[in-house]
Amino acid sequence: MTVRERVQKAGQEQVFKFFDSLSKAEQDKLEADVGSLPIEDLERMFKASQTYEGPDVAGCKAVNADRTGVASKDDGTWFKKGLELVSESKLAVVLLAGGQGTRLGVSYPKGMYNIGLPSGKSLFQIQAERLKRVEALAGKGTIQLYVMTSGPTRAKTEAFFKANNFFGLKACQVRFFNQGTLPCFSFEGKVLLQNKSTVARAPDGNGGIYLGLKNEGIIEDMKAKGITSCHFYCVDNSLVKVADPTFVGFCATLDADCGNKSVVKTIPTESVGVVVQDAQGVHHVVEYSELSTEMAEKRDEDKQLTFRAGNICNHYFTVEFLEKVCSLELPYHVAKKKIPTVNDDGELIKPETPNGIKLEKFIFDVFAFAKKFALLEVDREDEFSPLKNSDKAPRAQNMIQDTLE
Ligand code: UD2
Repeated sequence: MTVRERVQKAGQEQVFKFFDSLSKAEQDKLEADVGSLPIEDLERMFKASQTYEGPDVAGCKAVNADRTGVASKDDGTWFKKGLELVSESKLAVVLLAGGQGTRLGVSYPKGMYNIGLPSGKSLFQIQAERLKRVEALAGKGTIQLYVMTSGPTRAKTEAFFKANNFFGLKACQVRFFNQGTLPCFSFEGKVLLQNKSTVARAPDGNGGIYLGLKNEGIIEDMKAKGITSCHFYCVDNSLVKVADPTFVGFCATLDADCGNKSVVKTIPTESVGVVVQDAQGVHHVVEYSELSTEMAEKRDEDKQLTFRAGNICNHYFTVEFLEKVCSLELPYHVAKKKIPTVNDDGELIKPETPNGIKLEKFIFDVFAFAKKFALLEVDREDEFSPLKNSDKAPRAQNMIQDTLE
């Protein structure tokens, strides 16, 4: 069957609406673009996103510090265990840097952002230096850094690291890899066009990391290097403890295959997911965008929020666990967005209100597959200060304009 026939059968023939008005080169490009979509699966994916309800919160319990670990209670055992992993080169760091920084209002990857320190350092520099510091504390061993980028952030991120000599890390210590994309849909489930000859696509959410790890050979690379555990974190937390020995040591000591850091959530509307345990004892994160007001506002007798284990996008996984989950199909979460597309006359439009949906996978949706889940509560003041929105967007540090533009 040709691509056009497959698309017709799948009820997505609108993607070829302008086909006859295109040049031969554009027609070939569009056919290849559409052909790379999971055509026969589109309807199922869209429907799955519409019917996804999240974890069964009815029987959910809160998971708070009393039943988990608290970083400040470490008597040095966890920290020592973490450094031991580093000294044996068994720990890798995986940096999530595929987000586009739209909310921050910058046109370059968030990690290049100068957070206003006197030193003028970017987030990437601060984080690379923290990684080196942990290596120095361990005395020996290398921490491999894997940086996940997306189509829109890859070239600039890689160029920035290179132009800054990898911030003191060895070039062979840093590897970039891409997450995938998913097509954007209209509210009726039709794939949208970005222009007459290109499908509208968006990065597949930070849960796209698992397919990225698999498809780009990262898991194989980790295994070849003898890496057994990974610390994953999100780029926009300016206080992140990269390769945190206490956290990885805590998870390793408990023999957990999956671990999460949390801070105590004190305001019901804070934009962090919360860790819960369902009636079967399985752990999940309910994302802030999907948390009901009732759950968000529920309080214990002592007035603390009941669901207060705030997710800060800071995770631990064993490589064995990653290998197990990287082939699973994770749920698709729906984000209603203003998606640039073409109107019936083929003219480009930039909608002022949401006109379609992007499907997003969430990194924490693999928690449900953990054999042993560990949760470590840390102090917000020490470890969590995310950069999400900004009134002004200063220039990225050492931005290498000529190579990037
Ligand atoms: C994330 C968490 C939320 C809370 C909050 C804390 C998820 C799904 N939600 O929400 O529970 O912990 O952070 O700040 O993790 N990213 C990619 N590719 C993508 C999208 C995002 O790599 O397609 C990265 C992004 O670069 C960032 C991280 O994932 O490092 C978090 O993404 P976000 O800022 O969009 O997530 P947010 O703040 O809505």
